[in-house]
Amino acid sequence: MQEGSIVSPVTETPERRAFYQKIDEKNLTALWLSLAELVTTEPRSNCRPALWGFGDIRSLMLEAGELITAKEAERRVLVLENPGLRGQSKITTDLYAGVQLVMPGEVAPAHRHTQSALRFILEGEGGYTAVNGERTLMHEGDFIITPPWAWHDHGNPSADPIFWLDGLDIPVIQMLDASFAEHLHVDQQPITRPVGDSDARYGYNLLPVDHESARGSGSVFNYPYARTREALERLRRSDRWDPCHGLKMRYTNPITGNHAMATIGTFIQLLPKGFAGSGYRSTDATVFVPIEGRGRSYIASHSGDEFVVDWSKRDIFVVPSWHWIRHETTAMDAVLFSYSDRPIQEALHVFREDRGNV
Ligand code: GTQ
Repeated sequence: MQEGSIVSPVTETPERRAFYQKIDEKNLTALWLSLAELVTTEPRSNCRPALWGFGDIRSLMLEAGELITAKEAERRVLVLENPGLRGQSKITTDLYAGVQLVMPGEVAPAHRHTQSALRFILEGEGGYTAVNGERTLMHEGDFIITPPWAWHDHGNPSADPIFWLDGLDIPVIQMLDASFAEHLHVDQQPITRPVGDSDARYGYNLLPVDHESARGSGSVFNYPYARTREALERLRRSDRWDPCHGLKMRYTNPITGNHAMATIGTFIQLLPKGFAGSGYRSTDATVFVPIEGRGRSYIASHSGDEFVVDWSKRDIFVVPSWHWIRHETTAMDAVLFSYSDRPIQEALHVFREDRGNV
C-alpha cells in the first residue's frame, strides 16, 4: 500500500497502456490510476503555511497608492497568494485574502456580487463602508460583513490612509460557477438608513416584532472591536483558559446563532501573556490576523516540518488544513482575529478537529 493511500498502485502493461489511449479519445479515464490522488487518507493540498508582515504590505500599498486611484482600480487591493497556490488568487484552497487601501478623500465605487466579503480593519479610523443603504464607520479591529449581492462602496473622508483585510469566498463561488456581479451607475449608493440602524434592530438581543427570518432579510453587519474586546476582557476574569486556544469566541449572526457568514467562519481569541498553548489541528485551513500584542506560532506539517511564525500586530499568517498549530506569547497579551471555511465544512458534515493528548 502506498503511504497516504487506501489502494495499491497498479502495474502498467502494453495492453493497458493501449487501452488508456483508446478511452482517452472518448473523454474517459481509468479511476484505478487516479483513485489514490482523489481519495486520500488525510487532507493533502498544495496550501502552505505562510506569513505576510504588515510593514512590507503597508509600504507596497502606499506605492500602489501613487500608481493607481481606488476609482480606476475599482478596488485597490494587493492579493495575498499562498506560495503553494500561486496565480490563483487564493490564500487557502477555497478562500481569498487581500489588503485594501483607501486614501483620504477616495471612494471605492459601488458594486455588488454573489461573493461574500469580510473586512477586518487593520489601520486607520474614520473610513466607512456602505452596505444596502446604510453606512458603518470603521475602527481598528472592527469586523464588517458584506453579504452576497449587497451593494457596497467604501470611502475615506479622514486625513489618513485606511488599510483593511478583505476575506472573500471567491474560490468557493468559482467552484460553484455562481459568480454574478454588477456595477452601480453612481459611485456611492443612496443612503436610506442612519448609521447604527442594523445594530439597533438586530444587535441588542431584540428583533423588530415583524421580522421574518427569510434569507437576506438583514442582520448585524459591523461587529465593533470595542465591544468584542470588552467581552474578552470580562471573560478573562473567570480565568478559564482553553489549553489550545486561550479564550476563543466565534462571531455569530444574532438572529440564527449560526456563524456570522454562511461560507466563512470568523473568530476572535485572547492569548494572555506567558501563554504556552498545546497543539491543535482542524480541517479548516485558517487565516490569522493578530490585532494586539505579539507572539510566536509553530505550524507543523504532516511530514513533521515546522514553520515558525513570529507575528505582531496586523501581520497575516495562514495555517493549512490538518497542520498542527500551537501559540506562544511572552511579555504581552495578544488578540488574534481569524477566518476559515468552517461553516461550509460543518454544513457538509466533514469538519474534524484534533487536540492531540489534551
Ligand atoms: O471590496 O468589493 O479584495 O469585490 C476583492 C473583490 C474586495 C470589494 C476584494 C472585491 C472587493
